[in-house]
Amino acid sequence: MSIERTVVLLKPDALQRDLLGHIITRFERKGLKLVGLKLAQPSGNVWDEHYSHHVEKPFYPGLKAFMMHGPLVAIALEGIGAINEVRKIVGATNPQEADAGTIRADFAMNIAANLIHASDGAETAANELKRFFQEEELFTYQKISDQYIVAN
Ligand code: 3AN
Repeated sequence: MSIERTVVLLKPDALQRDLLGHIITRFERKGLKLVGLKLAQPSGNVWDEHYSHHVEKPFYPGLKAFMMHGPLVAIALEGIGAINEVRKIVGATNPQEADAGTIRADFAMNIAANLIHASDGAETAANELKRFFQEEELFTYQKISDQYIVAN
């Protein structure tokens, strides 16, 4: 398993409900490294691209309006197998089906306001890093906990 970078979006409902700290803590506790973090309010064309696989779905107009309701927090996380590790911590898309202990199960009640987005694969993560961050907004630095890892 290699070191990966992945994107997490704390959707406008996470900010509105004052859950940012609770959510970020879970990634910090796990040992994921924050390499990017900012408030943003992307425009409609960004969402048409980001959710291109959903644009024809009946829920898309609501999803787009929801994502544009107010600022969100864009986060880039780094770690060994980070893409999958983050998806596990986030939980299933529908909070009613998410495993207890995941962010969506613990803090959300319905699929439309499910608090958080996380990249679902290597290609998506690469695209989303470009979509939501400028190069100079992403940081590379050493953490003491990284220094004793031996590749095997
Ligand atoms: P995930 O965010 O877990 O990768 P996707 O890509 O299937 O899930 O869905 C993207 C977003 O679309 C979800 N986070 C959710 O907010 C929204 N969504 C999916 N299905 C529905 C639905 N039936 N009604 C309302 N919103 C939905």
